[in-house]
Amino acid sequence: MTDKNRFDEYFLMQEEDAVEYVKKKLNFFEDTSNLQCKEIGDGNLNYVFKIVDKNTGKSLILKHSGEDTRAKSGRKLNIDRNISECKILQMQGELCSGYVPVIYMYDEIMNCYAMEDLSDYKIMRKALLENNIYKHFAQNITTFMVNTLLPTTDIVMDHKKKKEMVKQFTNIELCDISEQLVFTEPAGNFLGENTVIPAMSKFVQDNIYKDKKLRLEIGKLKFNFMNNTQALIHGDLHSGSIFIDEKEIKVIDPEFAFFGPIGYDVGNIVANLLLAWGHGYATIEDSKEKYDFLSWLEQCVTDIIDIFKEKFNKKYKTEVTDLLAKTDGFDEYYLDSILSDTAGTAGLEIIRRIVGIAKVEDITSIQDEHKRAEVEKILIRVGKEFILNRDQYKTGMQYVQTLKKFVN
Ligand code: SR1
Ligand code: MG
Repeated sequence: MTDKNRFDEYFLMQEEDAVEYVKKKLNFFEDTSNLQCKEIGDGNLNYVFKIVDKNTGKSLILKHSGEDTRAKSGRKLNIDRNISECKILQMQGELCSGYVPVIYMYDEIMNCYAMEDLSDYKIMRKALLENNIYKHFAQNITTFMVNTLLPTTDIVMDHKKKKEMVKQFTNIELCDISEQLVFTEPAGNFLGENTVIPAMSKFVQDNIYKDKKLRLEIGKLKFNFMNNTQALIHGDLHSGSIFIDEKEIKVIDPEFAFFGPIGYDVGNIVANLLLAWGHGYATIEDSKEKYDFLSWLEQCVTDIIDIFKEKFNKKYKTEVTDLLAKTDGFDEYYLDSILSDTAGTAGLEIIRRIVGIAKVEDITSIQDEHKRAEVEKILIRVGKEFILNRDQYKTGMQYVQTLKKFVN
């Protein structure tokens, strides 16, 4: 193939190709004589190239999808998922300006898109592992969720347009991953691929895999996830999908997005803060630092639920268009179902990140196995309570009360 049409047909790009691509396809860099590229992706699915002009420091990110997962799981994925992700980021940028990266261009052939480089921010999971406190987080994440989720429901959006969007953003493969990794496998370890540390083996058998009541409730949550096309959700809103600094957040990676239950996003946020709590609980030695970090996380979980409700109710009043959804009491009925899904999802996400195949560093980086087992037991008990009693979780404080119930 000649150089001229190198990018006219999809291939999996390497660092040198990404530089070449940017030179040929983008007018972003004034001077392309000293571009440097590094592949910095640390997720499970995509390739993320950071390209810097070494003369000026100007930079961008080029995100590119391959046909296989990076972990060579054998799972084939549609390479055009990147383009859906990019369109969703653009839409979220319109609904909640400044809360997602700026998109410079996308390419439906090479299945890549170029966006703002967020290297001045930190990935929130990493920042939480350093015990950093972000007092603005509850306000910012609730703004993002309410502003991007409520407008894509059909109590706000035109019903027909929403159904078209459901078609457009049906995400068969990535939803299949979530259905297996978040719901089915954590409930029963049917494929035998889940792993836990030896000290947790019996506990997990007895408290998760043998618990048929829990399995029933996880089953109900799974089919709600699959059939409740409530809003265009992010679908993987954990602390690794958020860039953060002292003032702002930027939400990234909506590749798991689809029309699903709003509480799935809210619950993911809550769960990942509690996983960070687990890391702090097990690893921070200085008592003041430990108290400050854990208290902030507890307050943050409380605030996220309460502020989400407040902002949701406010926006509901001004934006809902459906005539029946304006009936007195419908708002409460609607929010109640979101809160139940939130608690259920928080429980699921906590449990699957401990027993499932997609674990999180918050837990795996705890070196002391005794402490790790202690914290895993606390979190699994908390997660089960959230799932089994999800209809009762109406305020933020209740989440922290449950956590405290299981800490000695
Ligand atoms: C094969 S993908 C594994 C996990 O990584 C993503 O971030 C999702 O959370 C998924 O479950
Ligand atoms: Mg991701």
